Amino acid sequence: MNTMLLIADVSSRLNPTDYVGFTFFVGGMAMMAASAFFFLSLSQFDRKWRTSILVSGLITFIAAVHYFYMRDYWFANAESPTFFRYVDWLLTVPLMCVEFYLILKVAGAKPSLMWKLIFASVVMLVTGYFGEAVFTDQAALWGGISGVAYFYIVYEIWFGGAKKLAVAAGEDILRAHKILCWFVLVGWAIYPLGYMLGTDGWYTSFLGTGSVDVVYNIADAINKIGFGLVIYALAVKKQNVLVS
Ligand SMILES: *C/C=C(C)/C=C/C=C(C)/C=C/C1=C(C)CCCC1(C)C
Repeated sequence: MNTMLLIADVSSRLNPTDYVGFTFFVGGMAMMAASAFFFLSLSQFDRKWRTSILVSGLITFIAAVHYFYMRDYWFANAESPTFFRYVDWLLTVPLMCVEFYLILKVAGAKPSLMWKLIFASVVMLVTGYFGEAVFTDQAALWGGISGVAYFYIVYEIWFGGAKKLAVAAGEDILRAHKILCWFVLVGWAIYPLGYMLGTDGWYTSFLGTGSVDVVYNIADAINKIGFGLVIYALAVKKQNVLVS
């Protein structure tokens, strides 16, 4: 009965031109390598910075595990592993919000800032999942709601309470905060682009369709590993480890 599925399975497994599968494979390796890097560097840092570096490593490690599942799912079914994708994001994006809070703590950041960002990120992701997997004929509507939550996060870190704390936290932290802000404004904006390539809406007539997975995989590598490296660089700078 499942002959077609079997053929799809075998051919996608052996097909050297399966570039989508390739990005799942390389993505998983990159996340794993980044995790090893962050975890093994932990002992260089004192307690104040260790939590931030640990969270960087957790973000890439959680992603690595999901990439192994997503890669297998892709090879077996030749379709987007949307469920695993959103579970991964639901765990890692809130952790990125935690990173903002952790570096701003020296300037007196309150947990309420962290919870605001986490709440907005959960709204952004749950509504995105609705549009991509549940109510697919209303993808544009749910994507739009998700976009509002996204812009709330952008506003909060660029101009809101987080920005004020970053200014008060001193030059090094302000600089790192700004780079992270650019990640959220530019790096995270890749995701709605992938969403629009993978769903039907008013945008389809001029954007066309494309491989949502390739776009998401590239965005993940930039945002998860790059984001962690900014934190790492800040911790090194603040602590002057590696100079000996
Ligand atoms: C490591 C994973 C990260 C940083 C994922 C970020 C995901 C987003 C910023 C997704 C945003 C979306 C919109 C703004 C609208 C369309 C639906 C989403 C969920 C793709």
